[in-house]
Amino acid sequence: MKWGFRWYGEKGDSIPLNHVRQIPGINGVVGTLLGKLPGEVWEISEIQELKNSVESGDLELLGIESVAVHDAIKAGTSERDYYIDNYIQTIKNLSQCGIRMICYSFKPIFGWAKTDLSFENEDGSLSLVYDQEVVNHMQASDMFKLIHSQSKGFDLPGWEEERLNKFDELVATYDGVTEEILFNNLTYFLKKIIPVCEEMDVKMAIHPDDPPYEIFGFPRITKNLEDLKKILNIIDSPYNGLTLCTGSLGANPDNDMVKIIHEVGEKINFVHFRNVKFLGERKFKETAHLSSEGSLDMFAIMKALVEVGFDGVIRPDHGRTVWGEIAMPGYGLGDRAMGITYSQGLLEAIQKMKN
Ligand SMILES: [Mn+2]
Repeated sequence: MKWGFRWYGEKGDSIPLNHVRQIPGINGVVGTLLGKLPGEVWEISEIQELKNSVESGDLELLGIESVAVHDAIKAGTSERDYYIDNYIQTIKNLSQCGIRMICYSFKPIFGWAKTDLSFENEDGSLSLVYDQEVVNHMQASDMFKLIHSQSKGFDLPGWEEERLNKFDELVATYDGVTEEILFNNLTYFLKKIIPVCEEMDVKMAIHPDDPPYEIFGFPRITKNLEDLKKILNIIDSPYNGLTLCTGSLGANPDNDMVKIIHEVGEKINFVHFRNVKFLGERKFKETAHLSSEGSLDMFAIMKALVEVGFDGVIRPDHGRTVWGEIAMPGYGLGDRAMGITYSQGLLEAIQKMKN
């Protein structure tokens, strides 16, 4: 496995690269071009600039998270072919720069949602929380206001103001789009891009829904094992793969993470490793990575990854905000650095016990 860390670039991240470099055992970062709107082509010069900046910090650019899919593609409007052509150009440009993995998602409007980005834990650390009760009393547009009011001034991925300022237009785009239609639109997209990915040696990794159930009535097609298998069946190729996000799928107690890993293991191209604690029906918080802190058995999850022979990029996902750090909610240095060290400990123990 290669150990990565999500990094938003010199301008977008509060964490300097040399601090990331000091995490023991780190191989590189998973990066992005912050400010790129869905549908825009990523130019080679821009990608190369990001790559150079990562490599100047003695780290590897392990993949991209994310290249966002334009709403015209997800909703299947008449403009989709134009945006798919742009996406294909971005894949080719990334490949030319030596990038071999793209994380993406196929969710209408909401890439992810939480109802509190700074919930204070008993020890004073801050966590992200989701509570369906709160969502039940909200309009979809209120979710934008909530996230923006709690973003601490950071640009949060998936919540770009330019896109969301046109919220009503965006909602109208998805009028009549059912789960079945959304899935058919994903099929259309994958059939166009996967042959290019095969040729260019760039692996796609679709990210599951967070939370993994329907909110505000928008269709969700990456919420459980059945959904994931259906997507993998569209095209059976190592390039049509998954991001196994344990905290996203794991937020539904019905999702058995170990079973999921065993069933789709060979198609896992990227792992987001994190823990969540169930607080009630459709209510959970993101916790420190340790099994004892949350509801997921992180040892069992790591063991399953070893059993299926996963050897791709793994990174600690959202952590708490600790030690008074000023950071993007979920993306502070302290708790993710502790999380990665813990995860590496699990891996070392599991590997050594096998021998
Ligand atoms: Mn994730």
